Amino acid sequence: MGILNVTPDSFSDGGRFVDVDRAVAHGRELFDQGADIIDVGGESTRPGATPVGAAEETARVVPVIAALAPHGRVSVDTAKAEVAAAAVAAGADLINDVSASLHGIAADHQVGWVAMHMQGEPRTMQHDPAYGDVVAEVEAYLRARAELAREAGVPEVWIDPGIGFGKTAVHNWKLLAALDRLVAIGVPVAVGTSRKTFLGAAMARADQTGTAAPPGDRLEGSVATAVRAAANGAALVRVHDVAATVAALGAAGSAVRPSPVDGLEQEENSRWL
Ligand code: PMM
Repeated sequence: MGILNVTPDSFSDGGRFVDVDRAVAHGRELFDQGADIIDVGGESTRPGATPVGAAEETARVVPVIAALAPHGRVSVDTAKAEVAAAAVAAGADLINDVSASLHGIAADHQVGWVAMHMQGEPRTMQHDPAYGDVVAEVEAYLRARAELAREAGVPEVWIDPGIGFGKTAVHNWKLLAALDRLVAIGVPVAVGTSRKTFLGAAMARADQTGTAAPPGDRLEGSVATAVRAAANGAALVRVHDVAATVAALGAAGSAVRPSPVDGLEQEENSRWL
């Protein structure tokens, strides 16, 4: 899943694709690089971001979705029912929902739904995230949301641990290490680590500079964690750097992408990881 934020203030690519033509061109480029889905978002969810009204958010995403939908699968990254409905009317067939509350809309329109875990709400979620057992709590929450969606009749359900959404770096690493627990729920798992803050700190430790890398310089950490997530069973990785991620997944022989090594069985490939 390639990320296309049509926002002036997203943490890593804010302001780059506010113009519709530029956003569409970038989305098409991500399809060409191998993205199966382009995720179009019109409101930044970064900690402390200013909320956007539904009309403004709809105006940002709808023209971009309408222009991209004929070229491939498009999802809408929104937590607002009104925006989700307008996006589906424009051609999106997947609702990527960081609030995990729009299963009714997905059922009404018979489109897919990604239920993401978040503790708190974007403005304050990073103030002091706390859990007894982060893996058990996220697992129980996502299991319940998936069940709710199934009962509501959503035709395609995904679950996502919500890396960085009301979580410390330790919470994020614990969730990545225990992804198999989410996979065991039996619903495909999506993971988004791309360019997130915890990678800046980890990369600073790794290269011993002590200086956290800014979002645009977190490529290696983003790609490494995408490959790790796929190796641990994630069926979808949400990324900014599609070309690099596709190449890395292919090189690693991931189950997400066919291995470049001809003749090897999928089972054999997964041992590379
Ligand atoms: N992360 C962001 C936004 N939307 N959706 C899902 N399903 N999972 C995520 O981890 C996720 C998301 C924040 O990143 P961005 O500002 O770069 O889009």
